[in-house]
Amino acid sequence: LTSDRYPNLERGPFAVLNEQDIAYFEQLIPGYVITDPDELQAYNTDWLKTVRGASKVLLRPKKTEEVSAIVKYCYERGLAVVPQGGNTGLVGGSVPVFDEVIISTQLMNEIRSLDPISGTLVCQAGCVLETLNQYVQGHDLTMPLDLGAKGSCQIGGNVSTNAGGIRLLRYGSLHGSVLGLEAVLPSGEIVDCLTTLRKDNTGYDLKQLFIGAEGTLGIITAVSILCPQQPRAVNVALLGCASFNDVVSVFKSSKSHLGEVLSAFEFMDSHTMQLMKENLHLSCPLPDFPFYALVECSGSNGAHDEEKLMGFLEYTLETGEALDGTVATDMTKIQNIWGLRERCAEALMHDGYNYKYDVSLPLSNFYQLVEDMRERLEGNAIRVVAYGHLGDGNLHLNMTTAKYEPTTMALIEPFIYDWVSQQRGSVSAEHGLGFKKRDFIYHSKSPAAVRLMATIKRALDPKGIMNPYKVLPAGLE
Ligand code: FAD
Ligand code: S2G
Ligand code: ZN
Repeated sequence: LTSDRYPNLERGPFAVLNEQDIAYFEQLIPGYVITDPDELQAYNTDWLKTVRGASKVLLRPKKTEEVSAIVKYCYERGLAVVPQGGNTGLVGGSVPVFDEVIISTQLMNEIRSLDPISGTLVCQAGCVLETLNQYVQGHDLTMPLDLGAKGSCQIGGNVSTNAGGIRLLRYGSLHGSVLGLEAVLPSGEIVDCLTTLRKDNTGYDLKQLFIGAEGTLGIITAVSILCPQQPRAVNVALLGCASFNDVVSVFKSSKSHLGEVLSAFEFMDSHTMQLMKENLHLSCPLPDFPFYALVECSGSNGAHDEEKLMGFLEYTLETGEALDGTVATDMTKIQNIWGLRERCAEALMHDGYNYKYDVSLPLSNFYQLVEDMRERLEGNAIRVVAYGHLGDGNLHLNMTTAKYEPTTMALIEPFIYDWVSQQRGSVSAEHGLGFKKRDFIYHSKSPAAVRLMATIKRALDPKGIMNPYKVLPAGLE
């Protein structure tokens, strides 16, 4: 069975949903089984509106035991499933490819506990990131990650994609801040690794398998995560630079001048700033420059940090690595500057079709890729914009056309992945491989590494029912 959407992709040997299955789910979670095609549309389509599945059923369990019973039934029936959180994923991982059963964690949004001393939060996977952040801020704590999708993405999806975001520079990866998790294996078995201990060296650290597995090894149902102290003071500077090398110099200076209070370092090029003005009518507090650096400090003493930030800004103006700059200390100005960076994805969607690349590259020729792509796509794209988490060596390179253009796509792939691979970069820095990028895994991982991943996948999911067609190349998943 192939679908007209993916003519060269075979549907796996999975069962086809029938009335008895629906009846079973109905008695298990009455009222939370959705089969209406119109209602299913949003759950079948990804945020970018680039991939669409044909699932006939959406299940919305509330408890781990319900997820376990559902998955056990699907395992025995041979029905493929796709775990779905906030459906803000950008690589087609969160929606069905064919008719997989969608299991949504949307209603699994209970906070179980918060230890205000250690900062350890235990909550269900379906808690929305922004809601969690508001909750822990009420206890003088903050979530160790923040991203533009915070209003919809869920902590289970964040863990499952090992989401990076704008705070990774300060608080590190979820592989460090997640202390434990509870998951339902493809067999339906519940694995309770929900420890709240910071240190526990007893056997393999199993939670790490699920962090970044993109729903291919099991369904995360609860997470325990370490929340840092809420910084007392946040200051943001926006600097204008003449060249990308100057942005890199500013980054280096920020580390030496701001040290322990540096909490974020993002960059945008002039094409990105133009996009934000054109598509969202946002205003920039600086005149036009070829590049912009967004520098955030978070500390315990506002006056001290502001003084440091002013000193840093003066230094960069003296050396000429920055041509202009502004420091924001009040919340409105800070939010305006952050909005210019956090709403890039939203702005791009107004152009039509978005070709989205999220790569890690050495800073030495980080921006060369952007220039090469701009030259290569001349006349075949509305725009080519570059921004990203420079502090993490993470470039977000995006091109747009009014509607999907195969000629534009053919100019981009596989050229862009070959380019990144030659620089020993990563073809997916933080968004994952999902469905759209799984065939490029060998551009960043050795055949031996991919074979080991396939061994682990088969050990946990011998029937391959858990999020098939994702992460691993066809035939290995
Ligand atoms: P979904 O999109 O629902 O799912 C993502 C993947 O995880 C899928 O493979 C799905 O099957 C799996 N999954 C979801 N829930 C579970 C679960 N409970 N158990 C097992 N598997 C599960 N990403 C970044 O890393 N950094 C950013 O800065 C960033 N900014 C973004 C800005 C915008 C505007 C948007 C739209 C997206 C952004 N993203 C970013 C991408 C996306 O928000 C993240 O990947 C996020 O972690 C996905 O969470 P979600 O709950 O929406 O997951
Ligand atoms: C970001 C999200 C979307 C994009 O803005 O940091 O991770 O446009 C991205 O790549
Ligand atoms: Zn990002």
